[in-house]
Amino acid sequence: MTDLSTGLDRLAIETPSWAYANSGTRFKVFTQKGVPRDPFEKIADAAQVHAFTGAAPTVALHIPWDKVSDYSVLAAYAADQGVGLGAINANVFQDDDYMLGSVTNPDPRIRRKATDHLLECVDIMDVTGSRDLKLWFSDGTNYPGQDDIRTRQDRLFEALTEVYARLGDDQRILLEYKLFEPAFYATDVPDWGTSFLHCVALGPKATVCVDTGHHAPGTNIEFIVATLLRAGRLGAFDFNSRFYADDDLMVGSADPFQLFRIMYEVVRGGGLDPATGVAFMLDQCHNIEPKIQGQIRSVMNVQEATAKALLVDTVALRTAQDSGDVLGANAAVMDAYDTDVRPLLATWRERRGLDPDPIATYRASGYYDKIVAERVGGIQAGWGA
Ligand code: PSV
Ligand code: MN
Repeated sequence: MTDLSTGLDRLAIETPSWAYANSGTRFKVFTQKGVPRDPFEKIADAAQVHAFTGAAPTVALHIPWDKVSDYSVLAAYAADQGVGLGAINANVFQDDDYMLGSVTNPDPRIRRKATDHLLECVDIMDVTGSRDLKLWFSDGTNYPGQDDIRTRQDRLFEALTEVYARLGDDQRILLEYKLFEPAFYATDVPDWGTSFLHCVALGPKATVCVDTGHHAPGTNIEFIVATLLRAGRLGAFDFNSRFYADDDLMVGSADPFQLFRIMYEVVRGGGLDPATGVAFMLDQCHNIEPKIQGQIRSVMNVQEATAKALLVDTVALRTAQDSGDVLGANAAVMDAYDTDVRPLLATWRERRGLDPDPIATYRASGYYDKIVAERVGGIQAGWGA
């Protein structure tokens, strides 16, 4: 098992460009002061999260929300700010043509349009140097009989095969699943099993993305994580918290114990080893809380869960497990979870020349006041832009 300091050094958390923009529910998008008006300003905000945590070195883009005329200029700007560009998230869910699906649509013209967008995203990855193409499909049906479930799987696989063939040697597909919403009867990629089957059929450059908010209540997500890691197919996380459905709240806020259990399986399965290639991404919306601070808090929450996972006494645990000592084994796990790791993380930060309290330092930095004063006029970026 990895030791605490090495494990924390290896934990790189990617923040999503859309977390810095305005967001809301289907009832209301609330605007906040100082919100970015373009992808450059989103990257500037993401760079703040990295500056204060030292653990968020890349930012994910969503296309077309982050469309620019020259991605090499955006990549150079990000490098100037001290961050890199990460996964490219495709978007085939916000066009009228996709009402009955994108790559699974019965209409071949619409399927072609959707697949062309995915290929365009790979073109962008070539320029940004991104490794990962993250695919989430809102495709599905609302009513039994609406379309043929099996044929839709065939259409999906046909599109994925074309995109897979376009990938460079070091590029990957991350296939994300989601139980429901916006499709309410049958989503075309509803669970890790469906994603896994497509990935295996595609080849080694296709892996599963586990968005923690995309499961039925009570799902044992850490079991899925352990299984995918064991099969070499855990590509990435979209971290967030949910109380009810796909709430996109701050990771570790609803159920920190679940996050710890997930990170324990990550550590146990070698998921912090860079060779394993697991990307730790946030996929969150900060509808009512300040956004940069929300991202900093989230990065810290993942670090705390990871530190606890790294503290599990694996020798004591294995000894208890092997001798059938149920309570001893459980105690080994709970002792780690019950440890207050905040002082350990403060020390880790100080060793890296960071302030031990990222939130307080960010608040004192004046960055928020600066963007509120500077970002006036123009159109704020929002969910869907
Ligand atoms: C879908 O709910 C999702 O989790 C996908 O990752 C999208 O790209 C993202 O949310 C958009 O917010
Ligand atoms: Mn997601």
